[in-house]
Amino acid sequence: MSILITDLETVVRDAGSIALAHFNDLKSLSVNKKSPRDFVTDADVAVEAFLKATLTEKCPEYGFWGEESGQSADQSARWVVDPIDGTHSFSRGQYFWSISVALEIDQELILGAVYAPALNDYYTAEKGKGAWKNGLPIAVSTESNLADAMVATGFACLRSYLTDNNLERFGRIAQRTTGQRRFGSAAMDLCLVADGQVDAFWEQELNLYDVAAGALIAKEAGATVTDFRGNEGVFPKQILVTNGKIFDQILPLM
Ligand code: 2AM
Ligand code: CA
Repeated sequence: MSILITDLETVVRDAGSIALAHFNDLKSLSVNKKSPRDFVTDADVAVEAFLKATLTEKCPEYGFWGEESGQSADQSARWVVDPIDGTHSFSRGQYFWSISVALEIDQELILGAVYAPALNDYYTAEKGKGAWKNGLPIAVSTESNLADAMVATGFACLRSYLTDNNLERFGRIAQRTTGQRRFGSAAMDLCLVADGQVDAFWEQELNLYDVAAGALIAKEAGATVTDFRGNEGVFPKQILVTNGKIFDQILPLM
C-alpha cells in the first residue's frame, strides 16, 4: 500500500480545512438542489475536487468514486468519497457533518477515514488493525439490553419517496428503546456506534460513499454490519449496525 493511514489523515484534515472555511462563512455559500430534496454546495464541490486531485496524485494506481464527480474508469481499487456527508446540516450551520473517505480494493474495504471538522473528531480504521478516534483506540458499547439502548437512524428514504419509509420501523423500535437520535450524517452515525456513543444505527436508501468508511470503522471497533435480514456485509440500501450485544433483539424489529 503506497499511502499510509497517517498520510490519509493529513489529506482528509486538509480537506476539512477547506470545508470549515466555507462553514465559517455560510452567508456566502451557494446552495443548489441536485433534485427536489438533495442539496449540493460550493463546499461539496471544492472538497471533492481537492480530494480527487490529491489522492489521485499520491496514488495514481487507484480509481476514484465521489458523490459529486462520479466514478473513474478503473474501479477494482478505488477511493470511495463523500466530500460532505450531511450537506443539509452543514448548510444550516449545524455541527454533525463529515468528510468520508474509504479505500476499497477488490470489493474489500481496506482503509476508512471520517472527519467531522466542526467537532474536530477524526475517526479512522484499517482492516484487521482496529479503529481509532483522535488517535485513541475505540470500541462499541457494552449495552446488552435493547430496552436500555440508545439508537440512531436517518430518513434519507423519505427523499426517495419510498413506500417503506422507515417511519413505522422507527416507531416500533422507539417504543422498545430508551434513547433515539437523528444526527443527519450516516458516516458519523456509523462512527458513533464504533465509539459506543450509540448502540445501534440503521438507515435505508443510502449510497456506498455515505457508509463505506464508517462501515469499516464500525466493524474494526467490533460492530455487526448487516442488512435488515441479518446478512453480513455493507448494504447501503438497507444497513443495520449494532454493538453486537443487542443485534438479536433489534433484528426482529427491522
Ligand atoms: P448527504 O448529506 O451526503 O446527501 C442522512 O439521513 C443521510 O442521508 C446522509 O448521509 C445524507 O448524505 C443522505 N442523503 C441525503 N439526501 C439523500 C437522498 N436524496 N438520497 C439518499 N441519501 C440521501
Ligand atoms: Ca454528500
